[in-house]
Amino acid sequence: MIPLQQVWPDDLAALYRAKGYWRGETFSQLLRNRVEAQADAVAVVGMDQRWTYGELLAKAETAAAGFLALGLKPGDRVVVQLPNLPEFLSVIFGLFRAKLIPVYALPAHRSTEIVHFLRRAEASAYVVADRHEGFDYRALARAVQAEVPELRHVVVVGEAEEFASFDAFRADPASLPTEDADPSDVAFLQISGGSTGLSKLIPRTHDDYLYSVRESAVISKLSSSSVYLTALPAAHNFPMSSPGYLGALYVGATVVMSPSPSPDACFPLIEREGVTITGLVPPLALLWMQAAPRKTHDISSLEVLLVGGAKFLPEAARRVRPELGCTLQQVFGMAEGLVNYTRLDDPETLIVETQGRPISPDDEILIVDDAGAPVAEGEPGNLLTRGPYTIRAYHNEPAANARSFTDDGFYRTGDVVQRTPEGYLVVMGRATDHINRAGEKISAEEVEDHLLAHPAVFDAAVVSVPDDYLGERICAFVIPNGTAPRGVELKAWMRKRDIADFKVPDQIVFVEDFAVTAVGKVSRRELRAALRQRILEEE
Ligand code: J2J
Repeated sequence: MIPLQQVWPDDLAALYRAKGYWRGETFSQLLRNRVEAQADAVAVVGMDQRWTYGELLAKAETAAAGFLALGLKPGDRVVVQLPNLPEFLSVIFGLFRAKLIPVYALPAHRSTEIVHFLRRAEASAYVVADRHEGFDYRALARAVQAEVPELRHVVVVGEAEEFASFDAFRADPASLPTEDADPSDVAFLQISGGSTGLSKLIPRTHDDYLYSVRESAVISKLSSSSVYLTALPAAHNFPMSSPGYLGALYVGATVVMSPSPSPDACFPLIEREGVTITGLVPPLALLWMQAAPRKTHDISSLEVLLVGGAKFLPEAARRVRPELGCTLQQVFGMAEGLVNYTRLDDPETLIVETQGRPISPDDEILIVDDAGAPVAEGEPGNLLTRGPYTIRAYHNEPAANARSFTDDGFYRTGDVVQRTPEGYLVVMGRATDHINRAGEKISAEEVEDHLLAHPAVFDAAVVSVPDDYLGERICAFVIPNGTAPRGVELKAWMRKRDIADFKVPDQIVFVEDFAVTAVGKVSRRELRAALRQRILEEE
């Protein structure tokens, strides 16, 4: 197995420790500390479950012992694909306790993506729920297991059928090793948005991630009386850590898991549980504002709404306070590290018009032109960053690492930003060819590769198009090979390729050629830019 690591230069690691950013804490310790302080406080609430901190720890320990009893060994990687159930937390804290490494997949992922994650992570186990939103994950597990024989264990939360049943884990936690993980070790693998090709794996350490979680909790003013609603899929970095359910657990607050982010699912939970804070992507924030006037539930307990994952336009941002009655906190973050927040007591103009400023005084921000030279203060440029919780490398991706990081360790975010005189960042656009569809990042190249596999497709170029609701939608330009198939057929065919549904193009435009007349060879990027321009002009 290729070892997991995340290495900072010695001098910076020493600085981050000396400044108290890296405190030598682990995820297991986080939960133990909370239990020592407040075992009987409510930690997690589901549709019909309610667990105290003491119960969450007990369940995590049973889970840890159960995973090890299957034959898994510390350091083994486990792909976790669960909806927002309380068990999401007992599974991951169980894995942390057993020093197993979760790899976070989204419920929307299908066999193409899961097989990729399993192989890249060299995972030996896969945890799924039985069913969610009408989809049977056991069938997916069967398909995946047929393709990846190295996958030795499938564990199911719910009706397990022929697989190992999580609910029936009975091993004695007394058998668990007492030694905790090394805080500088990789704790889990997060999934990148994937600007080129397939998603990459992001190794995050206990030390670096817990720093961002702890500070985020401070910045969002979480306390033990806060109630955090997990509305977005729990595997996403945003609801996990900005400040997310981990930030909430860190300070002893209550976490409510909603199976769906829709107002219909969330508003009743907000009323029932007195939710004080949650996080949404912009299209959902719009949906919530639309639903608010005719709401049948009292959502007045909500104090803070975080919005991020994609640009929240000022016109929409301005409506949050009057229409939802809470403070907006914009968040511009990335699973690779850097997270920016507007502060709760910032002037309304900063809250509405910017995407915030970094968590840490030691987050280094460079804004450079395409040649790598710093732009004049206040001008837009490419955002590069490094710091105490930003990765230095993806897992086992030499080519991508060479592209994505500078020689002195700055991560090239791919985002184009501008800095205000107050030091706040405004996201202006991006330099990479991915589509940010309602906060899900989709690689144009990956979608093109799928389209090119169709016998009637001669060539395909995939671009993002502005969309009132989604922020951006996926538009595919396709040159047919002979008779063009119908758009709906091509979409249906894409769905059958077992990929996440959010990657299927929203719009397909058949063209005879790409009509790019520039002399010489045109790069894919230039081609996509020209086609995007064409569709913008037509609209
Ligand atoms: C514009 N673009 C944004 C914003 C992210 C908190 C919040 C979000 C993420 C996330 C996260 C944006 N305005 N407010 O991990 O902890 C785009 C940028 C960025 C990319 C990262 C968190 N907030 N983005 O979205 O890894 O392009 O993380 O580089 O999914 O989303 O995507 P992701």
